[in-house]
Amino acid sequence: MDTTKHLHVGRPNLGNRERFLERVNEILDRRWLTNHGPVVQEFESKVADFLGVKHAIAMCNATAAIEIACRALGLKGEVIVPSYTFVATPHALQWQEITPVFCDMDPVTHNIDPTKIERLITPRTTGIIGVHVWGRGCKTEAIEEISTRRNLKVMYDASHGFGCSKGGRMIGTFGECEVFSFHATKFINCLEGGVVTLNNDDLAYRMRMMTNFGFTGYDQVEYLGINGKMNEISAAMGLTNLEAVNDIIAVNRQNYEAYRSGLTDVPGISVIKYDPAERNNYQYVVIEVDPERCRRSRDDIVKTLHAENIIARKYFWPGCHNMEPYRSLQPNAGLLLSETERIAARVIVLPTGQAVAKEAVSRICEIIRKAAMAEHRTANNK
Ligand code: T4K
Repeated sequence: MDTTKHLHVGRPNLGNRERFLERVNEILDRRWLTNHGPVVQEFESKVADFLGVKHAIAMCNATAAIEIACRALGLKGEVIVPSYTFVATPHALQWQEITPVFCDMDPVTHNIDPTKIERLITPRTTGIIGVHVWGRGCKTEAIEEISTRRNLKVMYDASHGFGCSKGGRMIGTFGECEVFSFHATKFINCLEGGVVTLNNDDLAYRMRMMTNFGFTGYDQVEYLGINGKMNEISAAMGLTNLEAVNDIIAVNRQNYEAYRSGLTDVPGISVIKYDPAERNNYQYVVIEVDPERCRRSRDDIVKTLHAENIIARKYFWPGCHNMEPYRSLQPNAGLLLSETERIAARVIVLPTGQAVAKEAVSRICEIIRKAAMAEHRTANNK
């Protein structure tokens, strides 16, 4: 696929190119490329300041960061997670032989439904991982009320939530810790990267050691560790993009509003909403196709978009419980995941970000409008 001809979901947002290259030159001149160098340290302190947390620990990606955070928290046995998430969330658990127990979603917020958590708790349950899907905060109060009462650890996969708030409080400040992704496709990117944020000094110390093989000094290892470190070039990218945070939000918001007005009166198509009372990064433009009201199916609309070189995505279809190894290990999980299955079959994520101009948004809306309003052609009525 010649990617330059396509409008993709996930095209990276980029800060000032000259500033990035300048930073790269400084890194090369310094000959300090990784292992908690000065640029990583600066990136960590800028992220911590931005969110108002004590510790921000930079790592190589969010998947490794979730694994390290789970280890540091002592999670084992079973951990409750939503099925409606990127497969990295349950994989980070399963990779450590912790069973992800899938919880259904709230169809309005697309996040884990706290009213369905308690029935999944068993004597083996040690924790809950909420995911702030699309950057819309989980019902943190309800989750934390359950976890306190049932003595469970709570952490959040905040991969989508950088720059967003819940109840006026920044995402990144909830639970025992939160994990952000700074992958190329994310609101702010480090090429590849992840950051764990938290306020607990002991836990932060443990995570730092675990990220660097468990070293506590030259020749001294105190923990089982792994190589989860972020490198200097990734941090340079992160710092540069962080400087553009307001510009990126402005572009994302403009595109989001343009999609909303471009799709307002298309029957059976709705654009998910962001609460204007919160801080939002508007990184995801997500539509739902209602099969009762729309003349064409979600999959038909996606096919039409792809045929026009618009690479829209069906995140997070078909739900993690329908992917391996979970489909084989937990063949009945779907019985308790009716909302997840219903919503995952309706969602389309549309291209946005700096690489998508306003005119492109109008064109995409027109294609969706025409596709959604056209009669479905069958073999008999061609
Ligand atoms: N938790 C959640 C809730 C997540 O959403 C993610 C990541 C994670 C955990 C794990 O975080 P990391 O360990 O990755 O830090 C993509 C991303 O690779 C993945 O990071 C992201 N979620 C997920 C939602 O999207 P795929 O499998 O869809 O990747 P792919 O290769 O199809 O690329 C996505 C789109 O982005 C394509 O349309 C092409 C475009 N793209 C991608 C790259 C890398 C570009 O235009 N330029 C690029 O450089 O997972």
